[in-house]
Formats: sequence, C-alpha cells, structure tokens
Amino acid sequence: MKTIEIFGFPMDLGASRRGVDMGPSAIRLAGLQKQLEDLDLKVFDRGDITINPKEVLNISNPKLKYLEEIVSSSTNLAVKVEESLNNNNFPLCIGGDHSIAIGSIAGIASHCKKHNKKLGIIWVDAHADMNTDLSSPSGNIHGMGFSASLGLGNNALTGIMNINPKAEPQNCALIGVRSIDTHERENMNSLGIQVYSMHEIDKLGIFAIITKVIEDLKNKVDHIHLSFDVDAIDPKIAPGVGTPVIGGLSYRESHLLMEVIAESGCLSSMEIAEVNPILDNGNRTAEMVSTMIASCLGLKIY
Ligand SMILES: [Mn+2]
Repeated sequence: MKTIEIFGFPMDLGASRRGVDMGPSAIRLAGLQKQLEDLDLKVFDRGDITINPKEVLNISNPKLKYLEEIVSSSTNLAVKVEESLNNNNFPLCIGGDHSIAIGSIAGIASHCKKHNKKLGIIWVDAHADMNTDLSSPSGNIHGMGFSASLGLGNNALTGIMNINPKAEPQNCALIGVRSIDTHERENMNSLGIQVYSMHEIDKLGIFAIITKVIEDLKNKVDHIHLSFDVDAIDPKIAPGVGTPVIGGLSYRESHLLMEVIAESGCLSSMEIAEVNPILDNGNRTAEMVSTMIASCLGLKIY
C-alpha cells in the first residue's frame, strides 16, 4: 500500500453555514492518523492549507462568493496534491466545505495529464454539486465543484491548473443524491454522468451499485478518485453537516461502499468534506468519518 499524505483544507467560504472550516481539526481529533497507522499504513499529516476567514474578505461577486480566495487556496491545494501523486503517494484531503474538490481534482488532473492517465471520479453526495454561477440560487461555490471539474461554469473555477475539463463525464458517477435543483438536473443530463440516487440504492442495493461503478471505471480509466460529501450519510447518523437531507445512506451502507472500494484496490486519491463540528453531537460525525476513511483504506470487520 502507498504512503498516505493528509492535507487539511479548513475552508468554509463555499458554504453559508459557518463552522465547516473546523472539520479537519475534528477529524484529526477523532484519531484519523492512529486509525490508519493501525492498518500498517505509513501516514504523514502535511498540515493545513492557509485560508483567510470571511471576516477579512469581501464578496466581489455575489454569484460566486469568495471566488478569489477559493481559487488561490484551491490552486495551493492542487499543487500539493499533484506533488503527492508524483511522489507515488496517496493524497487524502480533509475539508472543509465541498469546494475542496475543485483544488484536489485540479491537482489530480494535472498529474494525470502529465502521466498520460485517464481520470475517473466517484462523487458521493446528497446533492449534485452541479450548479454554476448562472444557476446557483445562493452563489455558494461548494455547490459547483462537480460541474466545475467537468468544465461547466466560470473560467476562474474550471481553469485551475490550466486543464479543462478535469475529467470526462462518462468516467464519472454520482451516488447517494436526493436533493437536486432544476438547473442542476439540466446540467447533469447535458453532461451524461452515471447517476445512482437513493431511489436506485433502495432498489438495487449499494453493493451492486458500487461494484458496477468500479468495474466500469476500472475498464475505462487509470486513476479513480473518491469525492465523499458526508451529507450523503443520513443525518440521523451523521448530524454534523451544514446541509442535511433526510433519507440518506445508513451506517452500514456507508461503510460497505468504502469496504468494496478498498477491496477493489484501485482507489488512488480521495477527499472527504462538509463535517461541521458546531452542528455535531459531541464529535460523533467526525468519529464516524475517521472510521469510514479507514474502511476505505483497508479496515475490515475481521
Ligand atoms: Mn457536496
């Protein structure tokens, strides 16, 4: 197994609810590094990317709130993620709001382009994150990460690391979705990504779906990235998220998804986003997330 490099991205500029910038601390406090080292993994925590808080920034464009700071910090994350992959390590990015994906995927795409690899993305989320500055009702960039990675939206977001799009839509899957804006639906349909909403998960089961997605991607791409928004999990189990939506993944569905990915042995990078300790019950959401990351990197029940 590769060496894991942890990058904290204490970002809350992409969201309205405050507190998600404390996500990296909460996940570290939950014992992430120790849990991974217990799996005999080599783990280096590379600390946090520096991000200015809302208190010292201005909104220059209400359709793309805090765009400048998000672009500059995402670029800093992208450079570190690319370097990690160039060193043959596994970058594990912990957020922070889900705009973290814009930077991490930019870094991965840059690595893939220079090494002639095709990139596939598994995006697990209650939302589609398929908005653009033209469609978003809020102007919150955490709802634009998937679309930006696939080339839709403002040039400042799509053009990070000078690669656009970062991945081809046919090499991407969205799993767990249950709250989609009208315009997001149009964007999703125009791109043609694979979508497995909670409806399909209820009917087919998460095991069949993740197995199918991995088999499909394994045949088409050389690098599989997991972007996991913790709000995909049902809020009864993971209450510490900014935009909870009822009817999500159960505790075991979440872990099984991760365990099947681990068994496939073909994951090359991941990020986990949207843990909000202020809205949490103790630190239980971060604790679950820490164990879920371990499941994704080889933790087994026995
Ligand atoms: Mn999301």
